[in-house]
Amino acid sequence: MHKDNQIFIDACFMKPVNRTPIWIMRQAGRYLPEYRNIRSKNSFHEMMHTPDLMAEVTLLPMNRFDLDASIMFSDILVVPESLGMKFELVPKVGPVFKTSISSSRDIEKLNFDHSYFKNIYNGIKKIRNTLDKTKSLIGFAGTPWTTACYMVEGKPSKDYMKIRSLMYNDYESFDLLMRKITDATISYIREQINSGVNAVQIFDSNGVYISKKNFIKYSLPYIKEIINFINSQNIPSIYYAKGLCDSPDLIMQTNSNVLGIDWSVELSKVKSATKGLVALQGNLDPAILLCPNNVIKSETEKVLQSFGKGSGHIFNLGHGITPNVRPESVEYLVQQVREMSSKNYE
Ligand code: 1CP
Repeated sequence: MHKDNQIFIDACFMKPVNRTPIWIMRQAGRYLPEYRNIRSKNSFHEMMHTPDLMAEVTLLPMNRFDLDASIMFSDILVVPESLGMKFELVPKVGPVFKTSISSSRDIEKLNFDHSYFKNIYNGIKKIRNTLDKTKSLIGFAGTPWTTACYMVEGKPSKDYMKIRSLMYNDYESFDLLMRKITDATISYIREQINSGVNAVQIFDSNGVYISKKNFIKYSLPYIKEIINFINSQNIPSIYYAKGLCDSPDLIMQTNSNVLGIDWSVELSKVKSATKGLVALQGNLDPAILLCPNNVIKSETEKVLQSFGKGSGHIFNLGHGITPNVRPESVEYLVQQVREMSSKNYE
């Protein structure tokens, strides 16, 4: 292997590697005391849109742990902001939009402003200039479905009923909303790639709120358009499929190089159902990081054994790391994956 190779990218393309690469969803977040310190002095939006701060926060976990990939510090909800819908982070609630979508007129009014992203692109350039060549930089966006859930509801919800009723009741407006999000997302990703990201992950964190049948008609076509665009740029595409991982045949239709697997399923089952045609990322239950080291070790070994031998596995949690995890537990996890995974490649 050439010394500047990125092991993460090789694993995404199922090329030979000598251990399982690892990164952690939400690794640049609130469980880190350094993050909380920066956040106490700056708003979330300042952190996302000041290139120096964005780069600093992105690199916090890379300075602490021996991770193979870095995910840019930002949020999936920047795409609604670029379409004119602004949000605020409300303590104990999460992101809340100033106004939500409640009529077809609200959807018609959405107007994409590409210049909204300019500081994010400058931040990406800074990160890529600083990050070690062997480490990958992951760009990201939400799927149109997951993003639209927040835009129609206006805030986090336990069931996202409003978007489902829009979908059944007024397909034309629903499709226009999804079209606008898809087009904005593709423009955004194109420029993330031009600015230096090495792979792009599409988060379908609200995939759990759509039925499998409706997924095919109302969500998959837009996801496929985005994934096909990423694939055309010759960098890995990753589709994180929360709530849909028990239907590998369905999520494979996204055409992504990598499927991000949630913690509800066995990797071995997904691997045999996908017949080794795609790489798999995941899927340690995030709750395990709240356990003592002996439990972290045994459960990590189970995930590695479940994938088994051969290339095409990227270790990650099955969903984002939670704010109450001790950074020492992350350090232990990273070390264990490095040590234990090499025997899968002998
Ligand atoms: O300081 C704070 O209070 C901000 C908390 C926070 C952080 C650290 C939010 C608000 N977003 C982020 C960063 C973030 N969001 C990243 C950074 C890079 C990294 O992974 O380290 C990423 C990739 C996201 C993506 C994101 N935002 C998703 C998909 C991933 C997932 O966890 O499922 C989702 C659903 C969001 C929306 C969002 N933004 C913030 C919060 C708290 C939420 C979740 C809202 C909800 O409960 O549904």
